[in-house]
Amino acid sequence: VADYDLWLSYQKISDTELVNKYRAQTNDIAFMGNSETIIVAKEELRLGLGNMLGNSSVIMNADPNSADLIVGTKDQLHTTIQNRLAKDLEQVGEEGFVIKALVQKGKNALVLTANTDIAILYGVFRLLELMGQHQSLDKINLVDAPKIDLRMLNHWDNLDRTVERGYAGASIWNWQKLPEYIDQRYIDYARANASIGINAVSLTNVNANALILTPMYLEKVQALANVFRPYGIKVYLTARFSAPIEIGGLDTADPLDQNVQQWWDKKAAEIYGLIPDFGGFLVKANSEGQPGPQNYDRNHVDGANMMAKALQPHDGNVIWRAFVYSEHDADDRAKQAYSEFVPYDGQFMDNVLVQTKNGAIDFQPREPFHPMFGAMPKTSQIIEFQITQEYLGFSTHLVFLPKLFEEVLDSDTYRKGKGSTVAKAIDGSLYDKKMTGMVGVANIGSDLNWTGHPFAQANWYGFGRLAWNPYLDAETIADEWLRLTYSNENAFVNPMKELLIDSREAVVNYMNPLGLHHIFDTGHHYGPGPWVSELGRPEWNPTYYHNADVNGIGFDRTTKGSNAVAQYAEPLRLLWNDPKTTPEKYLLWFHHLPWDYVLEDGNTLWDGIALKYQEGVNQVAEMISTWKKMKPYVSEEQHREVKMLLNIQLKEAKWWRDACLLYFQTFSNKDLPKGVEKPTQSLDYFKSLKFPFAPGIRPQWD
Ligand code: BDP
Repeated sequence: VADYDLWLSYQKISDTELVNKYRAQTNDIAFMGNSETIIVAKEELRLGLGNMLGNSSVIMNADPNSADLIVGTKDQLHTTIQNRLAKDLEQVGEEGFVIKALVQKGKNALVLTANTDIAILYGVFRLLELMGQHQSLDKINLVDAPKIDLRMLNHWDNLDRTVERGYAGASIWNWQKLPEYIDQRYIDYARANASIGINAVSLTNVNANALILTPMYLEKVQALANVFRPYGIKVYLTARFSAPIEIGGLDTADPLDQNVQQWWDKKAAEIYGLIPDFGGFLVKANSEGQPGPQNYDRNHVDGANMMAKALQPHDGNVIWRAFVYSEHDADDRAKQAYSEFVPYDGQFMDNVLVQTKNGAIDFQPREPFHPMFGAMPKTSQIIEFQITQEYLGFSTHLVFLPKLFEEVLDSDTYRKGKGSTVAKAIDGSLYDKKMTGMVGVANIGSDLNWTGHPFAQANWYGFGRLAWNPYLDAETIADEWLRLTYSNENAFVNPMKELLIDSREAVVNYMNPLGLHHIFDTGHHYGPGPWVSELGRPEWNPTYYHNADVNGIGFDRTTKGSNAVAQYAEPLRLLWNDPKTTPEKYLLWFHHLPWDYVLEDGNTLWDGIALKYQEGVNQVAEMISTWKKMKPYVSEEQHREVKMLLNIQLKEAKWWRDACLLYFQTFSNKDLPKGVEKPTQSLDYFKSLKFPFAPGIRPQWD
């Protein structure tokens, strides 16, 4: 089934000249080694070449002296080749690879080599991807290694198989049938991850259930770890801070209590007994009601280091999330994580990684980068993106997220002067880090196509590619993914690339233009709810974020307001303190401005907001007309499916536009500018819409 195969469908190449060339370059293969990883690499190569070239007679055990393609780790290569590639191999570390066209004894040969078996697998996938994109291998000289150590997916999957903020069906982990029943999906999942270099996964929700740490579940986790091992993927689990009480029978989870420390030491030893390469724990503590060290008047350092001590003898890590904002703190929510964590810089143990979301609020369609990036030079700080589209239209709207990820990674923090980008802050080039990492909250479920929207596969793919190389640009990723998934025809790739790239700005425009944020409806975060003002905690309410009144709109984070700007380095602090020098995309994030404030293009703020909403709607209409023309390049079924989804997206872009503009109009008291369509429903109608069974929800949530 095409949609199930993701970007690994290895479509048959129809250009016979190219097929002949590729065949000549890959027919006699000397594939060395026989580890589990090498066996899966060989199988993948056979599958890929078989499908793309229609070649079912590939030889894998050819004589290395006469082979067309030589695949093997450094020490398996003939010394002459070894010597020729020694410099390259020094550069690629444990996970990188070299693919090179050489002339060997007067004969052309391709060599794929690396220092480890897992890197050979990565190289095989890359080779197949290059062929899938019809690239010439004649002069290939590719030396590539990941720039980030930990390239990880976080699943927010519950043990009952519901998925928090999951929009692609049930959890793929079938806990009831594990450990005996190994679903083929687990293997295909591992293949897909390995193909883009993902090397770690956390299986369970950060809003954790302690049961996952009990023997019955650990045995199931072990079975999954065994499936993932050949693909180079380490398993992590979310650890509920109060587990010593809930499943350990202790009466406290105080991190400074010796019994608690011992309980975690033992638990770690038990897990490593089952899974020797277990990655470690991922912890959400003292955040949104989750238990943590503060319940015992201890701090995040106490909590994280206690767990780090338990994992250290086994080389395990604690990933400690910095997503905190307190119900007792009246300060701007955007400031709280920085205020709380930055003073702890230098106090965390070496095996603690502090995981920080890309922005300071919560995975909005657009946020300025989180001020913590670059601000903790002595801490291994890793970045968390959300691949599942909690605030970007679930798996119903087509939004190409690499564009969002790229914007964050390219943002300049100025922490060590100009050019101190977020990418450099997290890949260890700004400050030397013990370990670097990039995490994505998975958008994967049991849907036939894995991700709900077939185009949401691109977000999984793109996340992996950026975790491997945070300097890749979104356009390159779009190009690769379109070719591998659908077609190499330029008449398809070029317009679709444009569609993907523009899709991110479209969603910003029709949901949260000009720096507006968190104006989503209660609980589900799907449709608009700018009027919501009565939730239990102030910072759960959209009105907290937009502050619209007759005088204007926006959150004042300047020195006159919450002073969140002070958490950014100069010159950002200064620039963002003044609306005139704040990029308009962040305008209402940092400023509360009058409705008649004049924008760069001469429009008033009110007109500008209205026009942006309309532009978003127009962009979706444009996407529909592009997609119509793509009929010849995809199957009828694929075409129909995406067409239906885009039609919903258009309807809902209008819903966002109309609901938000009608509501804000009650404050601005101004007419809609020319070019903005008139709403067809009343504000009361939009307010009356309720969605009691929206997917992915956690009960009683903002
Ligand atoms: C928010 C989600 C909530 C998560 C939380 C988190 O609404 O479901 O539990 O983030 O990241 O985005 O912990």
